[in-house]
Amino acid sequence: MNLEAYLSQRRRLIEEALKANLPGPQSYPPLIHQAMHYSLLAGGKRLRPILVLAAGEAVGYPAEGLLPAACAVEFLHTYSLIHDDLPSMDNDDYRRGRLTCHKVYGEAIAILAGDALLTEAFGLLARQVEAGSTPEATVAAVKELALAAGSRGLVGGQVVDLLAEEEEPDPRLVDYIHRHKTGSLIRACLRLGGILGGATDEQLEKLTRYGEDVGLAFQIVDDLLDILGDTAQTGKPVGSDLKKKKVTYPACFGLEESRRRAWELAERARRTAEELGERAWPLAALAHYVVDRQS
Ligand code: GRG
Repeated sequence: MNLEAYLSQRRRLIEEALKANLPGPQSYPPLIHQAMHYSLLAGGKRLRPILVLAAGEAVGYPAEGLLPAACAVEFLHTYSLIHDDLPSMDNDDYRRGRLTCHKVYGEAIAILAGDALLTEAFGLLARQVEAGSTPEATVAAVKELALAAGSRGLVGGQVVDLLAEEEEPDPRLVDYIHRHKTGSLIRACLRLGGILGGATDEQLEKLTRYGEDVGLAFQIVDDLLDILGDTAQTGKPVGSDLKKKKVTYPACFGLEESRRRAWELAERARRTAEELGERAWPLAALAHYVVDRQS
């Protein structure tokens, strides 16, 4: 199977599971459930859940058995996007090619939709036990996701990102922001797949290194797309980092050097995936997909 076919098959599986794990849009109180549907089912590449499944598959675990964890990371990712777009954060009007959650449902409901998705994410992850994971692996996965999403992970990265606005570009600062705001969740996806899939310590270490490299490469490319991308493809306006005086990779290193670093990280990740053997071919192919993407 080639990567395109793999991705569309996995996306189909994930879309169905996301719908099945969300309370219906008419569930009482409908407003919050409609807001959750609006943001969660608005498309999106579904890269993070795909990484969970591919990490599990790389260590011999069937993708279907990891769907609760895969949905959990997409719920959590969508919460972070809704909150990131709020007027008190990045104040964005468009996401995933449509108006942001607060533009449609108002700020209060958007905050609550994010809160609900974040909370439901941990409930879903706990349901890995029902999908066949051991209680020990499930608890380890819950701890992993909490650490990645909290003040020492995604939230910490967001805080430093907000504080750094208008500061001089600084390579150490941008590295911290990218590795936490974006990298920690991507790294956790690989580790969740590994932990729940029964990886050995050596396999888990390789998945972790792969996740760190791909996570950083992903955010460098996000910075590049904010300058060079096409709104029709990215689903959000270009040039917003510059307008908000964000600390980004291109601001620190320039376009060419940023591109070179992203490619180097992807190449190293590809080689790490190859060390995991034939079953890790989707991870190996995904490493370059992440840096070649246009959205
Ligand atoms: C307010 C409690 C509170 C917490 C804030 C919002 C937040 C915590 C952190 C923000 C993290 C964030 C939004 C990072 C940006 C990561 C990023 C590149 C998102 C875009 O991901 P894609 O391209 O999007 O995978 P799709 O739409 O394809 O899923």
